[in-house]
Amino acid sequence: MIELLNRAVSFAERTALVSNGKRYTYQNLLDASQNVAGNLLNGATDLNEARITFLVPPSFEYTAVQWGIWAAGGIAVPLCVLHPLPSIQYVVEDTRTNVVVAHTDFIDFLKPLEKETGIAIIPLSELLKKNTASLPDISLERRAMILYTSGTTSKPKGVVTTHANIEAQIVTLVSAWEWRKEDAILNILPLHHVHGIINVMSCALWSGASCEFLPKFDAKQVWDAIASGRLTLFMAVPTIYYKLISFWESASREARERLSKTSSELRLMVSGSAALPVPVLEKWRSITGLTLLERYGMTEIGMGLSNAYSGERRPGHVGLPLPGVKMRLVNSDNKTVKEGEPGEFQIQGPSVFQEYWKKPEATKKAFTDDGWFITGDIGMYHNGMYKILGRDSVDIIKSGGYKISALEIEDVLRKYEGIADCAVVGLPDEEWGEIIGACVVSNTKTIDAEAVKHWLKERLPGYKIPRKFVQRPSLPRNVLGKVTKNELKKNWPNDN
Ligand code: MLC
Ligand code: AMP
Repeated sequence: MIELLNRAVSFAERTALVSNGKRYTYQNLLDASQNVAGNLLNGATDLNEARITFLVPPSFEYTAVQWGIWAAGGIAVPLCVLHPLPSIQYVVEDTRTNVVVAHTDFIDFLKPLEKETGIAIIPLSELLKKNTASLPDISLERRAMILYTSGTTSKPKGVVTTHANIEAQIVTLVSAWEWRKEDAILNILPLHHVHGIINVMSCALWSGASCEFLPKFDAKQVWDAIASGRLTLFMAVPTIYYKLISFWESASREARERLSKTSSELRLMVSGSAALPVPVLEKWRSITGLTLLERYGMTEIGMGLSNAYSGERRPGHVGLPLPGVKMRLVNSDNKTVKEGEPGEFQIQGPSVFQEYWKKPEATKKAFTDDGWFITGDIGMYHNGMYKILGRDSVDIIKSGGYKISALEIEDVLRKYEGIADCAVVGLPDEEWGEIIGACVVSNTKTIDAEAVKHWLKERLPGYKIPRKFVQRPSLPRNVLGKVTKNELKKNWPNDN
């Protein structure tokens, strides 16, 4: 039996999840995932790594489907509830799945996909019907999950992790941050990325703790949950802390005092997925009395570096390798750099993913000949701690904690009538980390930014839509004809 599920047996009567105002025990979760597994198997003995995509909002049912897929021997592929149909279709086709498990709210939305691709939509309710079929034994080396992440190619790549990888990603955090069964956490993050899936939900369930879902981030509801005193932990991206600070600042004096007092009682608050600006850390400390623990991670590796749970949390730094993680910083000749010199992070360890789905060339390129994963992140080791300095590619944007490929947006924008050429960049922004800017060139007309945004909404998820537009007669290029994006960023008009 998969260890996460095996451990759940010993927590049977404890609360595992709080979802849509209802409490569910570990036994409820085990029972529901047994039903999902049995119904997915539908008479077969093992799904044998069939990819099962599922479009289910963060909820008890989401977790039951994920566990059910695992228990039946399938690969879980969570789809994003915020994605428009073309983004869903891309994942469905790339994984070569023939089923999508859909929550009732999404069945009509998916109908055109069923028509076009012949894929079967399985209503969630069908999978939850009682089924006591016996389930296969799943070895740790088998593939368990595919998460889609953007990179330096236009289209997102499927990051494949095995059960062993997932277990390692969980265990290292449970140990470093001292998760315990008395813990209670609120999940406000999307469940198609590691931050929500592993750091929040799976660590809680591994530990016998409880995880409460808020289907979508809402500053007031998060503060209410914190003020209720029922949480011990909270984890989020820097943009969320920024938004929580804005909410606190706009509250009355009495409300501010109450929120500050109750938040100081949490045992740990963590920030990650993007650089935590030092002013945000400091403001949060002044509001709550807590120093945010900043850590560094990536879809391909789970978490790699972390500030200390007990010990120093240095602002602007990401700490040291987590248990089981080997990290090095190298120069362009792949030689380890000295303390104080910038280098690229490379990582080894049991949490590192197995492969990019059906992309052997990309997988090969992602590792050095001696087996280190090349992260693309630049950092430095100084005075006993690591610091992130940036990325090696200007084409990767981090906005609101989401990783976004500039090339993917450019490819879509070029299909807009009247746009002859374009360049997409990440512009520094206090709230979002980076905000997406698009520079467009048209030989025929003035491009209406609002009309472009509206058109993009049907083709890209909201967080990939540029917020700033400029139109130029041509794009700045170097002698080799490559667009000089750093120059474009530097010269971006201040009033835009
Ligand atoms: C939304 N808006 C943006 C935006 N996203 N504006 C600029 N840039 C963006 N990226 C705008 C919308 O258009 C809208 O404006 C308003 O903000 C509210 O939109 P929303 O969709 O309701 O946003 P909100 O729910 O507030 O989303 C913010 C967020 C979300 C921070 C909660 O972005 C989020 O969940 N981020 C987390 C992503 C994540 O989990 N990353 C982890 C990846 S794993 P208007 O004008 O239309 O109202 C990873 C590894 C690791 O990175 O280390 O963890
Ligand atoms: P993703 O591909 O969505 O998993 O995003 C991973 C990327 O997020 C990493 O490669 C980093 O660039 C970035 N990231 C994660 N945590 C941090 C952090 N604490 N500081 C700076 N960047 C981070």
